[in-house]
Amino acid sequence: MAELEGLEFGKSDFVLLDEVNMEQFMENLKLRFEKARIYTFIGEVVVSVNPYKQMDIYGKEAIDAYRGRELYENPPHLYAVADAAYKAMKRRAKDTCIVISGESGAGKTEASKYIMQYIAAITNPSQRAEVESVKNVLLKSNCVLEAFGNAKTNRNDNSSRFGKYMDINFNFNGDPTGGHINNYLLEKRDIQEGAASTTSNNDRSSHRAVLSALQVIGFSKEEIDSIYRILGTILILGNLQFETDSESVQVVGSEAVSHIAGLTTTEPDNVTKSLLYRTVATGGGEVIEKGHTEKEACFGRDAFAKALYERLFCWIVARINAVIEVKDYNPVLHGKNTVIGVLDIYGFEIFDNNSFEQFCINYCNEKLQQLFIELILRQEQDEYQREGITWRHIDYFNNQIIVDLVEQPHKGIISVLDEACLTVGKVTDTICLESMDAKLGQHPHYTSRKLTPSDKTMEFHRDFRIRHYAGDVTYSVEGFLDKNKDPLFQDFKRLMYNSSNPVLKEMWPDGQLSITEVTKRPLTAATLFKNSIVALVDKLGCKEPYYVRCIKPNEMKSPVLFDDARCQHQVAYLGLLENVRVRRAGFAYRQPYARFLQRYKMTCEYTWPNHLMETDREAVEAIVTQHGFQDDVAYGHTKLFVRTPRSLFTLEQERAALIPILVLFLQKVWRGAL
Ligand code: AD9
Ligand code: MG
Repeated sequence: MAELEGLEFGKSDFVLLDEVNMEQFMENLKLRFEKARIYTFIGEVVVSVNPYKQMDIYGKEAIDAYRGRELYENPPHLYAVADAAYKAMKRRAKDTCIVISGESGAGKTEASKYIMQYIAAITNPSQRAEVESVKNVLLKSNCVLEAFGNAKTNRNDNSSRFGKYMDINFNFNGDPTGGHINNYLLEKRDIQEGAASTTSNNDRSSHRAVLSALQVIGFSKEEIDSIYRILGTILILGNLQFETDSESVQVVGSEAVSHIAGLTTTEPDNVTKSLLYRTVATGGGEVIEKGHTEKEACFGRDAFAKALYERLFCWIVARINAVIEVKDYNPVLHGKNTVIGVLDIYGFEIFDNNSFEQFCINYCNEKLQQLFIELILRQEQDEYQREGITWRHIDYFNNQIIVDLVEQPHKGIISVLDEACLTVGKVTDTICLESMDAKLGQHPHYTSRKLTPSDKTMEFHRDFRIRHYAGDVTYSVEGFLDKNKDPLFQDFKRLMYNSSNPVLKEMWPDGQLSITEVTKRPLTAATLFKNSIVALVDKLGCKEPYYVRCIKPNEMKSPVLFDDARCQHQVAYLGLLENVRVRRAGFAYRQPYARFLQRYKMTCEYTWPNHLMETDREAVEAIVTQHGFQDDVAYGHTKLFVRTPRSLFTLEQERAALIPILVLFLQKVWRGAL
């Protein structure tokens, strides 16, 4: 249990609420936010509310206070969870993971950085150079990944547009030896909603920081130069226009093309050709060049720019991974290699216009929610079994039905989408929606309604709605098929593969394939994403999980505003009340006998200053019986389980009252007065 703070700060653990209901939960959450207590426990889960201001709770002093301590010995903090995960990893050689969830702007990325800083601060006390260097690269990688993977949206000035899962490897000493980053679906929208494009002094210093981080990680001069060249190419592609004269399509002006050729070290003629033509294989196996229409040329140009960025991003991640990968590890020599994984992935998103990206992101959140419920319940169940205590079943909303709606083979939305993408002939988004309606119309979590555009010039389009565990989201189906196919003409790939810049060439190995070798049925974006999320969930599922649940207090980025309705909505969809119920329905507290004794032995005449019983368990029984809550506990093999928090309250209060008397007594002893 968290050290009792004064009640004016609210309850530091939601399991201590007098009753578990939304009203009490919200009252406590709000009170704590107003008193600058941004963290609250639910057992081992930390609930965090974004303070939107710098807090003086992350320095060295705080780190020292949490290092090696038990969860309940200090006020709730990210450090407490980080330390718990670290201890489990070090003491019990368990692979652990810290899953950070919450909606956009709720504080996930900041939390992940504080957790990594904490782990870096408490490890490698002997300052071994090779470990320091690994830590340095791990920390610096955040800066680089944010520079390339984050963007300003109207919900968050520094919004992660990719999911990140980072494994940190540890040796038997508990020091980091390396790591691995997995990135998930980088968003490639044409425009970020509400993005601003102002330059500030901050940008200048941030740019310097990124450059220095790249150098520290070990990117060579040529590699950094290539990164700038690719970024330059993308910017120029953004300005490149086409025109149609006498029925053929041309690039407007010649500067852009020569600029791109210069930056990518390719031939200007080949650049022009890739922009205006595509190579196709006819049914008879003949290879011909087909000219684009202006619309196709624009589409090709945009797809090329997006693919350049995506490949650059994935290449940067792979490059960092090559540096931090654990090398020469010998389990016989070095002991078990354990891992702490940190997951900072996009939260549930509802925008005014929700598209393919939101569909993927929200599906990912359904999967993680399912894992959360399963693991929290499973973990409890395992512990009771281990300790020989009977488990009572808890009812909770199982969102498997929504997961199935999206991912079920042959039936789910992804499968219908893929089918439409593979169908030869003209399948539009609307036709695809119709087959979704036909297949899924009866599903309780799926509805579809026609939109009548107020503007008659607008193309007629339709949408569908999913009843997610976190709320209803209406997705506009427009663009779904293109985004799912994610097509890029082979000509661009070949152009890049033929660049004389080796870094660029390395990013486009598939450019060496001729058009007849290109697989006709590549996996779609949704299926690739699904596969990566299934792999992620498998990876998390075999680790001991720790959770940070982030809440965004308001939409104004204000440090003083607690928007009751917005917060309540998040508490509901994060399943926090169920979480408290699960925790309380079983046993709110469990403590190893020795620890319990150490803390409360002063409250019982039979155990103070030392007990004379055979086992610690008997001594604990004496304390429990003396305080009269023997009906509220169960005795496990190694731990005492306490059902309601009230019993511990009594003990805590008595302990708090006894401490000053004890201190006085000891002072007198020292002075020789007794
Ligand atoms: V998104 O899903 O990537 O769009 P996140 O990652 O949940 O989102 P982020 O961590 O980027 O949100 O936090 C948003 C902003 O809130 C930060 O840029 C900070 O200005 C602010 N923030 C978040 N957490 C803290 C904190 N512990 N202390 C101070 C914070 N400010
Ligand atoms: Mg983020």
